[in-house]
Amino acid sequence: MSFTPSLYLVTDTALCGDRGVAEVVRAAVAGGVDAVQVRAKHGPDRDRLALVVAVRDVLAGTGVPLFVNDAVDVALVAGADGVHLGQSDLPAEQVRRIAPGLLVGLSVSTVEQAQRVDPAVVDYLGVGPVRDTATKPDAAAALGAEGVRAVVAASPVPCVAIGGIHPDNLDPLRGTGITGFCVVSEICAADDPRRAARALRNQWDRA
Ligand code: TZP
Ligand code: MG
Repeated sequence: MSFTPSLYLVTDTALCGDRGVAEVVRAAVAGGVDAVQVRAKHGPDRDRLALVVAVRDVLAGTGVPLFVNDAVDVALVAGADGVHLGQSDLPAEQVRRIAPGLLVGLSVSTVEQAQRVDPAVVDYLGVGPVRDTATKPDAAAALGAEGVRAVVAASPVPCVAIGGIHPDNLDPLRGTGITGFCVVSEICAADDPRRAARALRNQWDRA
């Protein structure tokens, strides 16, 4: 089954603030998010596991798949649906070998990286950054919509765009071939994450 989300939330614990990641996820799903990735780069593995389990419990019964950034072990222990890998994380082939039941996502920022993808071991690509973003200051150079289009054209698997995406700059991404897109700050830093998700969904779903 292919993974083709429209609105994919990637969490940032600091931006979610006192509300907590799980409550932001609950609101965002009510607003139309249809995939979630827990991205927790810092702190002990046990804290990351507890966070993933809390989000898993919020997503139970919703049909919204849960991904874990980087940590295959945490994804397996928590019973997540997938893992999202970067270019310097464990190779996708090895992850598929040790965790054949997990969906595997991979971040790419160039045509060459997309061309190297083996569709037998990677289920989707996160393509970005589309634009410069304070959420990931060390990200590769911004691709723009035309850069995204070129990467998607080179990909053998479905692609989502990421990086600096907000309702007012979504339209140029239409027609690039992406199935949908990821956001961090637009939802995690919103006063009303449900409304922020709804606004993104409405903008994207507009034919
Ligand atoms: N990978 C590329 S850009 C990015 C990640 C995780 C951050 C995107 O965050 P935002 O706030 O949606 O720009
Ligand atoms: Mg990573």
